[in-house]
Amino acid sequence: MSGERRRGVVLSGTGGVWRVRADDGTDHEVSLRGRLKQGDRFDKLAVGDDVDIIEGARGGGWSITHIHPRRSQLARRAPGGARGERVVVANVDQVVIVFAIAKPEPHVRMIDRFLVIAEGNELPAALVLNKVDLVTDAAMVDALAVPYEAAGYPVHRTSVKQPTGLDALRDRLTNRVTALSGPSGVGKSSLINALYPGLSLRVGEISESVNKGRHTTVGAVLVPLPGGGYVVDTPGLREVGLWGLPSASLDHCFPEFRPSLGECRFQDCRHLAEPGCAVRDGVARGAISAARHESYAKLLSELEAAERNY
Ligand SMILES: Nc1nc2c(ncn2[C@@H]2O[C@H](COP(=O)(O)OP(=O)(O)OP(=O)(O)O)[C@@H](O)[C@H]2O)c(=O)[nH]1
Ligand SMILES: [Mg+2]
Ligand SMILES: [Zn+2]
Repeated sequence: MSGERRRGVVLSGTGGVWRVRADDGTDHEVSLRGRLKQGDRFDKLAVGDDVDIIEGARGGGWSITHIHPRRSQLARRAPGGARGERVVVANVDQVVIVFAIAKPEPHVRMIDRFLVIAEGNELPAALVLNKVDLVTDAAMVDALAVPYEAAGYPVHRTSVKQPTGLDALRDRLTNRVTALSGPSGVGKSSLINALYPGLSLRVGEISESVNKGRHTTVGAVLVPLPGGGYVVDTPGLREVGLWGLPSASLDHCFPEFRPSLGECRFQDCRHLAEPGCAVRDGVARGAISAARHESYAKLLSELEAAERNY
C-alpha cells in the first residue's frame, strides 16, 4: 500500500530531484514517477508546477504522480523560431522589475528589455523604482516613471532607507507568484528583507549556493513568502532573455503602441522610417515616449540581426 498523497508546488529542481512545498506547508524531496518520465512530460516539469505527490510504500521516498495544467509560464524559446522551448518557471502571475533611481543609474533600455521579456511571455509586469531617498527632487523620479505609467505599468516608488512604498509593494507580492528581477545593486534583497523581516534571504544567491553543492545546472528557485505567495529569484528572468521572440511581434510588446498598430499605411510597417506610420505619429504628438520608441528600434535591430543568423 502506498502512503499519503498531497498537492504542492515545485520550489526547485536539480537533475532528477525536485523540492516540493505541499499544501500543508511541509517540504519534500521528490522524484518523478517512472511513468511520468516517459516521453516529453519529463522535460516539461518545471519549477512553479502544481503537482500531486505520493509517499512511497514502506518508507520509500515521495514522488510526483501528476502535473496540473499551467496557467502561465516564463519560457526560453529556441532561437530563430525553431521548434521547442524550455520552461524556466511555470505559473508565474507577474513580473516585477526593480531599478534604482540612482546608485546604480537606471538604464531605460534595460528596463524596456525586461518589460519586453514579460510581454513576450504574456505576463503582467510592474516596475519598482527603489532608492528614492537618494534624490531630493520628486520630479526626477516622475520623469522616469511617467512613460511607464502612461504605457499602463504600475510603478512603485520605494525606499528601504526612508522607508517608502513598502506596504504597497508587499500587497503586490502577496498571494502571487512573482518573478522579481533587476540589475545587481538596485536593492532587491534589501527590499525583500525589509518587506519580510526574518525571512533573511538573499534573492539571487540561492541558485548559486545550490549549484556549488551539487555541480548541476539549476534554473529558477521559488521562495515562499510569509503571508502567502512566492518570489522567483532573478536568474529566472535573465535566463529567459529575448531568445526567439519574432521581430514582427516586438511592436505588440510595447502596450502603448497597440492602439496604433493596424493604423500604419503599410501593413508590415516596422515603425522606423516608413511614411504614414501611426506609431511615429504618436511619438511626434507626445502620446508615445520617444525614449520607449528608441528602445523599440534598438531591440528590433537586435532581433532582426539574430533572425538573419539562423
Ligand atoms: N539609499 C538606499 N540604499 C539602498 C536602498 N535599498 C538598498 N540599498 C543599498 O543598495 C546596496 C545593494 O542592495 P542589495 O539589496 O544587495 O541589492 P540587490 O539588488 O539585491 O543586488 P544583487 O543581489 O547583487 O542583485 C546595499 O548597499 C543596500 O544597502 C534604498 O532604498 N536606499
Ligand atoms: Mg541581492
Ligand atoms: Zn508604423
